[in-house]
Amino acid sequence: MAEKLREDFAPPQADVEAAALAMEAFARSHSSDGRRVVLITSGGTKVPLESRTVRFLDNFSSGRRGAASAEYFLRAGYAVIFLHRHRSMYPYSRRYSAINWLDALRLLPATAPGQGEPRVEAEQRHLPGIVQVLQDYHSMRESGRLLPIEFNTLSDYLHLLLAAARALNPLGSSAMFYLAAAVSDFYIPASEMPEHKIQSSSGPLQITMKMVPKMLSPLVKDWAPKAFVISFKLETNPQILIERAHKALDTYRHQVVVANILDTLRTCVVIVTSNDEANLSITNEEDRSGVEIEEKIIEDLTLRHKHFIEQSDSN
Ligand code: PAZ
Repeated sequence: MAEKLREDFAPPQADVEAAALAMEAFARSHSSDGRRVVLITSGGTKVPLESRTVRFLDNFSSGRRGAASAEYFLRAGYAVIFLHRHRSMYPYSRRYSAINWLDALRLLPATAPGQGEPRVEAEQRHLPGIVQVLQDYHSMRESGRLLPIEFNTLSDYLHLLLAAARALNPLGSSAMFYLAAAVSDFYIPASEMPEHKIQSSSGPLQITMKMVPKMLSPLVKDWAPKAFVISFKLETNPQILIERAHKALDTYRHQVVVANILDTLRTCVVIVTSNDEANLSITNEEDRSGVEIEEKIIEDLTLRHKHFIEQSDSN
């Protein structure tokens, strides 16, 4: 697979070697402290249409699922590798991604005229829940249990996922893969990509894209065969959702698919395994009081992971 990635995709923009070393050291240190480690993938991928890229194919994913999930995994005691799209939502700060910071900050005069710089103060009414969020953020920083790794292009993502799988493989069943990123199914091989900006004067654009190799298959079979692996399935048609989730489980033989529908992805998901389907949802009341579906997803999955580890140990 590493060779196929090298041949078919433009070289990654990310520093994959440095990220691989950081992930290995992080996994080793937390595992030796007896901690479970989860790799979360989060956000969409950008697929270039030209090698000097002006245009690209993207998708809607904001990274909110991954960022919120990271917080709940940290709260559950996991060490988290957060493999996320550059500028997509980030744990803790995600709550303020839509605010205009200039409205939230106030300029205060220096303590005495001519002494020092003016000071800047945040207005809490623009930052709901900021005290708790700051406390959680700082305690997470001190604990050293979050390792953020960024990707930008599809090529970055694929190379970094392979590196992450290699880093987590030695942890066996105590490693979890939580693959919530919305990864493109299509790409243009590097050898077929035009170098320069596609000219509109050449008329309507027709492109043929190849299928992106399914990383789940080698991940489950070869790269981290003992790990607990969760993939996500997004559909727009509810009629086919559960059938597609079971098809993925049959094909890749991993442990769980979290199935969701575009219109309701913030309030309901189905946790699908080869022998059960559990519906998780948020009531209107819970929604109003700020309960998030990710809290329920992580509560469910950490319990399943615990059983999985116990079973693996007894075999
Ligand atoms: O990133 P987000 O919070 O906006 O959306 C989350 C999601 C829909 C991308 C995720 O829940 C998901 O289903 N990811 C897998 C998509 C797929 O490839 O089917």
